[in-house]
Amino acid sequence: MTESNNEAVILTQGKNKLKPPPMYKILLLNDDFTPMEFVIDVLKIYFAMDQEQATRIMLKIHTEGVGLCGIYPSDIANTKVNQVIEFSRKNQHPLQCVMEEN
Ligand code: TYC
Repeated sequence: MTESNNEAVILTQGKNKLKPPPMYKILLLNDDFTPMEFVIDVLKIYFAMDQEQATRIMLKIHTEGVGLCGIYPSDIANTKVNQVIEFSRKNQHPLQCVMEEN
C-alpha cells in the first residue's frame, strides 16, 4: 500500500469531529410604510417563494410583526440580508431584514 493510501485509512478510521456549520434565521420585520407588494417581491426574488407562499409570509409579518424567510449558513445569510436591505433602500422603503443564530 502506498503512503497516501495509509493516510487515507488512518483518516477514515479516526472519529469524525466535523460539526455542521452554525445556521442563521433570516427575519423580515413589519413597518407601516413598505408596500405589501414590495415585501412579496422580496420574498419571491431572494427567498425563492411563489406568489402564494410569499403572500402568506408577508401577511404573517404584517399581523405578527416578524416572520421567518429562511435558514442559511452565515455567509449566505449575510449576503441575502445585505441584498434585501440594498434593494429596499434603492426603492426608498424602510424594510428591515435581520439574521439571528438558529
Ligand atoms: N405593514 C405594511 C403595510 O401595511 C406591510 C409590510 C409587511 C411591511 C411586511 C413590512 O416586513 C413587512 N403596508
